[in-house]
Amino acid sequence: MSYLKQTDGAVYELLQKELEYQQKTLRLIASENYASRAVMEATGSVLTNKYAEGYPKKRYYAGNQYVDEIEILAIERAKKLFGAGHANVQPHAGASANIAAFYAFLEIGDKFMGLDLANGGHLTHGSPVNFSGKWFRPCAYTVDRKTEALDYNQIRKRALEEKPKLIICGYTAYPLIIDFKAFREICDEVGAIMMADISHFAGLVAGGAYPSPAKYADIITTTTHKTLRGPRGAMIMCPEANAQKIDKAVFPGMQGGPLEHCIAAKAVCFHEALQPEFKAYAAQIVKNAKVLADELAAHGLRLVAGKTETHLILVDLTPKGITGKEAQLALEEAGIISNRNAIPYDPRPPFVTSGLRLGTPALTTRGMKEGEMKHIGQLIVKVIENPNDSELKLRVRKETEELCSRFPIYK
Ligand code: DSN
Repeated sequence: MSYLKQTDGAVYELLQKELEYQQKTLRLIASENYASRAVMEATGSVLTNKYAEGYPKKRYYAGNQYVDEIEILAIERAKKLFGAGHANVQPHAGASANIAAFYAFLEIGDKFMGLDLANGGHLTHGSPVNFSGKWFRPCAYTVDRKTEALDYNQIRKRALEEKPKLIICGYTAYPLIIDFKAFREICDEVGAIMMADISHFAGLVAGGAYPSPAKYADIITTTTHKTLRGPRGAMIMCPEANAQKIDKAVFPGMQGGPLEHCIAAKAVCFHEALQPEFKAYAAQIVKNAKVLADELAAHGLRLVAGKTETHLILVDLTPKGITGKEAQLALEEAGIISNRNAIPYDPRPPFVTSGLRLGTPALTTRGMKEGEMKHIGQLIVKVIENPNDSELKLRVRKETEELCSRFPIYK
């Protein structure tokens, strides 16, 4: 970043500090990852200079021959990676992708079903403070109170009662594998459109560590920067029959000029995810999460749904007498970066919460394996059990820094 250093020392210095901070801390935010240098180079490329409203070969501006080639490459790679009939790689973010999907298939005021936010759903799946809850009529389903797992009979019953036009599956804080076939059957029975938001576990699907919804869903939305390890951004996939609806909804429906520098980086990310090493990476994410979950449970932490089958763990802190907010802060002070999260039927408000969400995609990218996960699990427990012990947090911070120094984020 020699040019940036010369031109804008203030931004340069802050970016250096952020790099050092990312290097020295343990990232356990389930939705974060470290993009490769290649992905970052494409993101920072000359394509930031270009307007390209429209789609390849049908643009509203001139001078897009290379832009077209790049977008086509991204589309073809996405289709190959996920076995999709069609891919639109233009959505700027996960929320924009979900807005576009709604725009394509719903009218304002239509009823749809998504998992309740406090049960692991996303803001855009019907939260009352979000467009999805304000402009449409959400009827949420929940996880089973006892097992904290999806109960497909209950979901079916609710769908038959409510008759939603669209049903969303795919969540931000659900540690178990989703039965996409069961959702397809429910959707067929009630005549609903099936939308899978695979943002969190797209990388696991791409790497074969999680079942694919591709042969069941009418629409698949995903971000590209979580387990998929690409640039910040999103895409929508669907069977060929829905291609036109989706494309029209993204542009001109919801967006203007696509971010072609991000699309180039998405193409790089899909290329990386098509390599055999990515399969090993996806499998290791899940292995790591399981070991971390077992270690936490062995030290008396209660896991929501009792276990993990994915990249994320949801911990109920209630038995330890600490809130999610307190745990997040204490861990941050110890160099362990996580996020507080509601647990199903959480009595505490979303800004406080009773839970903590932990994920392994970023640590796995650093090359950490089962041994490190056990060690990290022990560090987390120490801090959660002694959130006000400053000396202990300092000691843990030193240990996390030492551990991090053995696994550089960028070599
Ligand atoms: N913010 C993302 C997450 O952390 O799950 C979802 O949008």
